[in-house]
Amino acid sequence: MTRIDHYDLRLIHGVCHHDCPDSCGWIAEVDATGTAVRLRGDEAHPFSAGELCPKVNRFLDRVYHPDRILHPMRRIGPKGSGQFETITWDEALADIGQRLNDIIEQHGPEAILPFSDAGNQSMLALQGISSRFFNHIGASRLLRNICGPTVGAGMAMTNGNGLGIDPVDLQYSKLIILWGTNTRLTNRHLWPMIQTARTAGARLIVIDPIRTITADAADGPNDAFIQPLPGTDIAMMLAMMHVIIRDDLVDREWVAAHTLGFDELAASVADTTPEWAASQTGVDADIIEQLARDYATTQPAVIRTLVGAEHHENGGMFFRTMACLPALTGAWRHRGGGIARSVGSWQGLLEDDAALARPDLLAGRSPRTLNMSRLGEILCDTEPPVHAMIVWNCNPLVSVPNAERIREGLERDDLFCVVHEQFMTDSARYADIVLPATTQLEAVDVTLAWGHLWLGWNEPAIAPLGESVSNTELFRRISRAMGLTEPCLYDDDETIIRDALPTVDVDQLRSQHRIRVPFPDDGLPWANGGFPTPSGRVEFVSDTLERLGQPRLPTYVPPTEGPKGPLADRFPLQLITAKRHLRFLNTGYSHMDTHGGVEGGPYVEIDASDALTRGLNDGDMVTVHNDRASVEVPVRISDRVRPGVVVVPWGWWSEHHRDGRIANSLTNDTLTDWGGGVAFYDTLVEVSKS
Ligand SMILES: Nc1nc2c(c(=O)[nH]1)N[C@H]1C(S)=C(S)[C@@H](COP(=O)(O)OP(=O)(O)OC[C@H]3O[C@@H](n4cnc5c(=O)[nH]c(N)nc54)[C@H](O)[C@@H]3O)O[C@H]1N2
Ligand SMILES: Nc1nc2c(c(=O)[nH]1)N[C@H]1C(S)=C(S)[C@@H](COP(=O)(O)OP(=O)(O)OC[C@H]3O[C@@H](n4cnc5c(=O)[nH]c(N)nc54)[C@H](O)[C@@H]3O)O[C@H]1N2
Ligand code: SF4
Ligand SMILES: [Mo]
Repeated sequence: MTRIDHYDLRLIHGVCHHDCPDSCGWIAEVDATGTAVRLRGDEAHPFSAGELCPKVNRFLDRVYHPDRILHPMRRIGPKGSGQFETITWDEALADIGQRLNDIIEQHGPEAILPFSDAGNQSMLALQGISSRFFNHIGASRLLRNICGPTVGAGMAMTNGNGLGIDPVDLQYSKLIILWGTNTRLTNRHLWPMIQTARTAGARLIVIDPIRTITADAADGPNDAFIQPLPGTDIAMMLAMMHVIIRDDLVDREWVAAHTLGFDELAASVADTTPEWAASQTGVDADIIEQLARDYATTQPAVIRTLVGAEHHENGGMFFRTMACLPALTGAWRHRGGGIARSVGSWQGLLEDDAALARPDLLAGRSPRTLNMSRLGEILCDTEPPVHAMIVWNCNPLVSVPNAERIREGLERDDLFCVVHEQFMTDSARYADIVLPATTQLEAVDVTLAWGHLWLGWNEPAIAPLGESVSNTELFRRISRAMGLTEPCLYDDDETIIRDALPTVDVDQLRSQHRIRVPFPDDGLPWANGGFPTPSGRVEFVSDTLERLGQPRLPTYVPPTEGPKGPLADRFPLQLITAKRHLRFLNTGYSHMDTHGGVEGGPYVEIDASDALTRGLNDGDMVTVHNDRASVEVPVRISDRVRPGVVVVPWGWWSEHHRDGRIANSLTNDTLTDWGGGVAFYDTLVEVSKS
């Protein structure tokens, strides 16, 4: 055994890079050989307070995993086969430079598609050199709206933007509604603040179509778990407004001072009674009635929401309607009241996007924009076709809906695909060239958070393993290989950071490991109005929406691929492919024994009554199927889902499914009403014995 003398260890402060609201602070302990021997939570971090979650508390196993991709590779078997040979960086770059230049010459730059998401959500990793690179060459633009922007776009139709309160202020709330968010799984470091409020007497209400581990915690005498059918919450919100207005629980003074269209709203919700909402949501009318009264008569009352509920055809309207509630009751007046959602937009105020992405490099061109959620269509049907795709920071085959269509596109012989990855993911198997990516321990970055107000500095703890490179270095190398001469494509990391954060003292950020982003001292962003809508008020009626072809008032439109839609006869079950595993972060850990191995594999969860009518017993192999695909999994009979609803956990890869198809093989890629999101939770299926 090697003796580790802890006095020889260097302690390096960093930040978790995952697409997770918590952005925890960590400390890496590095020995004299430059090896990280321990990674632990930073106790001084104001939000995460020293704890790392079960996804990341074994992160060094991931960094030093024997399956890490450490060298460039070239495909030698059919696409998807996973057969590759190791090549040098020079060989890889010569090939990439030649192919990309040829494609630009033959088909024009829009034949090149950048494809990335927030696999590492730090600033440089997200768009350090990449944005300016793709602007400079004039490639197609990617609309990255699969996670979150619909929430903001929905709220913006009511409030003018998506800014809410500091989630930490939930500790001051007296009524906390966790609406479509699974806090204990997806945002665990917020839970202590909720518990502080509960200890001081706050009540907890969880609204979710699935009985999650968060719903389990709504167990106090005054708490509640409300379980609507998926995609129907807007009806419940309209009924709440009906009750609040009917019983005159409105904060009339605040409404008169800061809102637009109250009378029209009141008239439009006159018929949206709790009984009507019960018929849409499957929640008893008296429960909705009680919810409305409790919400309007308790202050401070906060609605905490994140991302899950946006993945419906009516996703924008969900958040537009939700934003009307605190305006009616004056909840924004009170610290700990209002809506708490992603605070990424507060952090974003520090970032100079133009300095980072350099849109001036487009030089008057306006390349087409393609929505990432329609990748199958982009690769199979879009004209003029995409001939090259550069993928980094994501695993699209597993994470984008309608996956079999994507697989078909990735199999195209005339598509040149480069994937920059840490592991041989399902997506990487389809690449022509795979390039090795560093982890957060190996590259400098600044990590903006969306779950709290601390902007963190990530100091690299160890040198890049093997021949891996960071996302910025990747695009410097590709630029050089293509012979590009634009100087800013070669800026070093520190220059980019300083240019992109003009108001931040970068040296202080680095030496103190983090800084707090500006936020109103009193914790009250909207107490006195000042909404950036066209009218300057909370818009119960919205002309902007009407111009977009949407209803001007909050309105419930049931999803087309829902229980009242045309497919429901053939596919009567609503499928939610949710995040279910404590040890997974999206698609990133299912392949590791210490994570996927412990979670045990994919399954379908179904209510006992639905199992009975289909003759299914617990553990039977079944096919979950619809017109898009069928997926074979074992069945779990569960009291966590309602009759008519089934769950297949998301994040597992092809290799974990007997038939090689995955949760997203089944899912709907219809876009949301507005905001550019995608309705993968509006998916209908049938379940049959295999
Ligand atoms: N352990 C773990 N943590 C994670 C992640 C992970 O994979 N694993 N992923 C991270 C990422 S990328 C994100 S975006 C966040 C997401 O964080 P959340 O938004 O909290 O999580 P989701 O699971 O996307 O959705 C939350 C809940 O919305 C519910 N939901 C779905 N449809 C409806 C509906 O119509 N109405 C209502 N009321 N609820 C609905 C789902 O059942 C689910 O329980 O989590 C992050 N944290
Ligand atoms: N059915 C269904 N589909 C979903 C969801 C769902 O709940 N259900 N959730 C949606 C949501 S909320 C999201 S955010 C998306 C997430 O979709 P993705 O972003 O595709 O998912 P991740 O697993 O986070 O992908 C991260 C990948 O990036 C790699 N990576 C990490 N760091 C770096 C780096 O520094 N450089 C490079 N080059 N690579 C890196 C990791 O190894 C990993 O393979 O999926 C969406 N899709
Ligand atoms: S994944 Fe989220 S909870 Fe886990 S360490 Fe990273 S930021 Fe913290
Ligand atoms: Mo996400």
